[in-house]
Formats: sequence, C-alpha cells, structure tokens
Amino acid sequence: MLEFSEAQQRHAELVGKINHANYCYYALDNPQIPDAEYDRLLRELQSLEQIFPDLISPVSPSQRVGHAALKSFAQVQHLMPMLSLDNAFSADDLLAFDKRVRDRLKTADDIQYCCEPKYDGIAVSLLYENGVLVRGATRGDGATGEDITQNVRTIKSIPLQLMGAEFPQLLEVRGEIYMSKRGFAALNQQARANNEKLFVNPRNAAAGSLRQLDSSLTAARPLSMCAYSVGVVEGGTIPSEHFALLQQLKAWGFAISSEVRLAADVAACIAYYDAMGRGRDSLPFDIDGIVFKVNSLELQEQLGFISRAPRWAIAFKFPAQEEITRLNAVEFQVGRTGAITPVARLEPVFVGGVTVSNATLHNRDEIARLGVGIGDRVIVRRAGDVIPQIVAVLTEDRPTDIQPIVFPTCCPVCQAPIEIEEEGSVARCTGGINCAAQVKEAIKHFASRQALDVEGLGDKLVEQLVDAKLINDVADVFALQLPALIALERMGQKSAENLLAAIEKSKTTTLPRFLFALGIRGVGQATANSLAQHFGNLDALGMASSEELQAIPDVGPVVATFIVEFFARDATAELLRRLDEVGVQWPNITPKPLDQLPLAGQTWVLTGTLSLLTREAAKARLQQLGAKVAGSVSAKTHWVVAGESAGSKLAKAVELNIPVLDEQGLLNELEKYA
Ligand code: 5U1
Repeated sequence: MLEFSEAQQRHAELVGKINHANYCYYALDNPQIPDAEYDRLLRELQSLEQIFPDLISPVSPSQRVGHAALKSFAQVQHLMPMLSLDNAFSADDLLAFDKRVRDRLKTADDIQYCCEPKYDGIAVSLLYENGVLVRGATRGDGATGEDITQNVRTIKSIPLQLMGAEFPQLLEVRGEIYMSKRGFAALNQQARANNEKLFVNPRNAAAGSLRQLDSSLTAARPLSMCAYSVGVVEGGTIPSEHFALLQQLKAWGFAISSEVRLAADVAACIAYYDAMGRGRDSLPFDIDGIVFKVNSLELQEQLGFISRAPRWAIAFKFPAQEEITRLNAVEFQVGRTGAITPVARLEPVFVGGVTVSNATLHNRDEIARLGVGIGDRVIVRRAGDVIPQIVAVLTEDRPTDIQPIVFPTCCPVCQAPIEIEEEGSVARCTGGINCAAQVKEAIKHFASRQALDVEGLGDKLVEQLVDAKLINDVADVFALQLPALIALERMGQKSAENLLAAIEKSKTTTLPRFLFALGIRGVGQATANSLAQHFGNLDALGMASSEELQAIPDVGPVVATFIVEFFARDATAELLRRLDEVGVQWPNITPKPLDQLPLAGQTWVLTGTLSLLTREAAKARLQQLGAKVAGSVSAKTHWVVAGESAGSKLAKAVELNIPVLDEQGLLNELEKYA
C-alpha cells in the first residue's frame, strides 16, 4: 500500500504525462503515446484517486475529456456537454457494467442493448436549425470545442440539409469523422511520392485533415462521418429507442454504421464483440472497440450520468494495435529472390494480441523516412495477420546515444555484392544460387502448403538440411535418404520415414502448384494458375515469348520478362530435367482461352470460416474455373461465399443485394464443373 505522499508524487507525475499526451493528441495532432498507453495512465490515475479521494481536483484529467481547443479556430460552447465513454477491457468488465445497469434500474430482467462499432476517429457535433447545417464543432474538452463548420461542410457524408420534413427545429447530431484504411493508404502514398511527412494511422490522418484552417485542403482528404447519437433536440420528437433513433438519423440523410445490431442481453453483446473482433481487420475502417448502449431512451434517462460518462453506455475495447517499445538492433534478411529486408529487433512488447519482438522496416527508404536509429523508442503497430510495422519514432527526449542504421553493401549471408535496383528502393543480393539464404528460402517456398505441400518439411528443417549440406536445391529434396535424416538432431526414425513418405507423395502434383513452387519472380498463385490454364503444359510455357505471355491477364511486361529469363537459364533446364528424372509429375491441362472458362468474368469473395475445404483450396478451384477471387465486397462482386461467423462482408453483400452461397452451396457450384 502506497503512503499518501508517494501517491501524491505519482499522481502529479501522471497528471503531467496525461496532460502532455492530451496536448500532443488533441491540440497538436501529433500523438506521442499510443492509445493503450494513454488508457493505462488514466486507469492508474483513476485507481489512485479511488484510494486517495483527496487527490481529486477539478484539474485532474479524470474530471474532463480532451484538451482545451486551439485559439486558431473560434471556440464554441456545446449546448449539452459532449461526454466520453467508460471502457471495458474484458467480458467480466462488461458483465459488471450490465449488473450495475440492472441494479440501478432495480430489475432482474435482461436489458436490451444496441451494439455499434467504435470508429477510431474524431468526435464531432453537428447543429441543424430547421434542417440546415449551421455549425460543426469538435468535442474539445467536452464543454468547449472548436468551430469547424467550414471543414465539416466539405465532407460529403454530412448532409447540409436534412432529408424529409419531420425533423426537430433544433437538432444536434453527434458522430465520428474518420478516414477509411484505403483513403489513408492513398493519402500516404501521395505523401510518399511528394516526399512529405507520412501520417501514423487513419485516426491521426483524419484529425490532421479536419483541423486544416484552409477548408479546401480538408475537401481534398478522404473523410467520412458516421452518426451515432443526438445532443440537443428542440421543437420536435425523436424515437424512444436508440436503434430506431439511428434508423431515423439514416432517414434524415446521415451515414450510420452498417454493423449496428440489437442484442437481447449481455451474452448476445459478448457474442457480437467476439464476431466483430474476428472481422475487425477486414472492415474498411479502423475500429478500436464496440459501444454498447441501453436501447431504451427512457431507461437511459433513468440511469443518467456519472462525472464524464453516461451510466447507460460502455466501450468494450479491442486489444491495442499500437504500442511503444525500443529498437534494439537491425538485421538484414535475404529473401528468396535476394531482396534484402531490414528487420527490426525490438524489446518484446504485447501488441495486437501477441508478443512482438520483430518488425519489418521494409527497405532503405523506409528507414530514411522514419528517421529511426538503433536505441530509439518507436511505435509498433500490429493489425491482424499483417507483419508488425514501425509507424513512428518518438522524437521527444530522444536518447543521445542513438546509432545510425547502416545498410550493408555485401550480402550478410554469402558476401556477394548488393545491387540497388534502378526503380524503387529494393536492394538485392547478387549471389543467386550460391547464396545459402536464397537457397533456403527457395526450398521453403517449394515445399510450402500452397506449392508442393511437403508435409513435415518446415522452415526449421529446411535450414537444418541446407546447413548440414544434405540439400542444396529443390531437386535434392527428392534424393534424401533415411540414414542421413535419422542422423539429424531432433529427428526420430518415425519422423524421418513420415517425411520421406510425404516427399514421395508430393511428387504427384498439379501444373499450377508446380509453376508456383518454382518461385519465378512475380508469379504468385493466381498467375501460376492463369499460366497453367493458358499453356496447359510446361514446354509450351517455356517456349512462350514475352508478347504471348502478356496476352494473359495479370501478366505485364515486367513479369513476362522474368518468366522468359527464368526459362532461358541453363540452370533452369538442368533443374527441370532433374525434377522430371526423380518423378515429379502432373496431369497436363487442355488449354482453354481464359475467357471461355465457365466462371470467366466473375468476381467472387470468400468470407468467414470454411470447414469442408480450406480457403486456399476454394480460391484455387474458383481461379481454375476462371473466376477472380477478391478480398472485399463491392457492387462489382458476383457471388459471396459465407462460411461460419461471416461478418461485415456478408452484411455488405446483403446490403448490395449480391447473391450469397454457404459452403455447401459453393461445393454444389464447383461440382457442376468437376
Ligand atoms: N459508436 C459510437 N461511438 N461512440 C463514441 N457510439 C458512441 N457514443 C459515444 C462516443 C463517445 O458517446 C455516447 C455518450 C453518445
């Protein structure tokens, strides 16, 4: 237990840190700590104040939201305070919230909640007088915000005039302004091309865009708004339930989340949270949690507010996707095609639900752009299955002993010179098949699940086999013998026999898999499939000219050159001869022009979990039939296949009236062309 004087000191420290973070985040749009760190500081402050209530003062960050507005925009007084939300970080927190609600309402009945994604953007208030937008304001400190009317007027999803006629004379609509992931990527791509500073994340980009004094700059930014509640309502009525209120807002012309659902009880809220958590990464915008609101406005009224937050709502946060850590070292990895990738070795940090100790630094340009050095404190981001990235360097209080990152001129594995490719920032080892790193990566790729699928021949074993000089290229895999395998560390008789059986089995494959396995630069699964369908056999492909290759969709002049060069090499001819000699084989395909394939011209989207066949198998089969398999649903999608727990993509398909098949429906469809 802390002494009061110690608590006082820590409290002052926390107040300083939070105030400073608020200033950087809200006033300067230049966050210096990730949200999770901020939440942690605030929670520590709140629990200190709970133990020592004497520490609470009107200036404590626990007593207000945000930071005072900048002077450069006119200040506006909110007609009703703009509150923030209490957070839940676990299902237990949510259950405790539900219990508090029921206790306060003195009911044992289930409470109906409205569930909405919590957009990671900027909260705004929009004031409508007789249906006309008269003022847009930021939240500021909750009581006073900044007048951003000119800026919000440029955002197309915000109606300037309400639709219909039955709206209150004075209506304040609240919601979140945000930037889509795609809009953010495009903005940063443009900034990169212009050698400008990049935004750290979509939220930061939306904040920066909204706070432009010149509203024509805001107009050029891809901002959107999602409405989620109302403030002042005078001279008219609104529905008596929150869900219906959102539908009413939609009818008045606002964008609301397409993911809004009603939950009959708290258990349904948890199920919604879990489903959205799984679908989070495939949403077109960032969300950082789910907001649950008591659906009845009458009950909301009864519950009221406590300090800065309503008692009738809570934000159940998702695991943070950004954290701070230290860059300890940089290593340079050599890929299958010799590309050199700088990899950051980090002080291990828990982010995006896992412990991360490595992050990609992409290339030399990225290192220069970040201005990062060894020893720096960095923000690392891990969203979904995407490789962790360093998104920013914390420049404040930078240590004085930062070491520069020196890009090597020779391959760290084979010492061959590194070549910088003319266009772009790719550095490549020139060692080719003499580089052990490239050899290892080529074999790993050849044996991988989407290629020859040699069960048991994982990355570690490939490295062991190359290091032990038992294999030096992909064809050597088929010459492996039992005694040599058993002699390896951690390899028992049974495992070795299983591996040899798997290698034998992998000899019978398909042409698309074999082409993909060869690891030709620029030839991914889809291109390998198109090549196989078009040429039908390896000899025809090997003799194809660049022009013939470019007739295939997906194959541009660069990839065509890679393919021609690959087949022109003596080493390729020798490798193919050896693979043929050991018995690697596949049935040839009767070539069919791609536009005559049964699903040619169709775009399919796979979503949710498939249980009868793997996602890759479904995708490959659809591609073989000529379909394009896309990652997101749009008006151009022809079919959506929805497996177990399908989320936002399924909802989008329903909204756009796109036909949806379940997994069995897909199998029936594929069966027609078997
Ligand atoms: N979806 C949603 N986000 N969000 C944020 N609803 C919602 N409600 C909020 C906030 C701050 O506040 C309520 C108190 C209206």
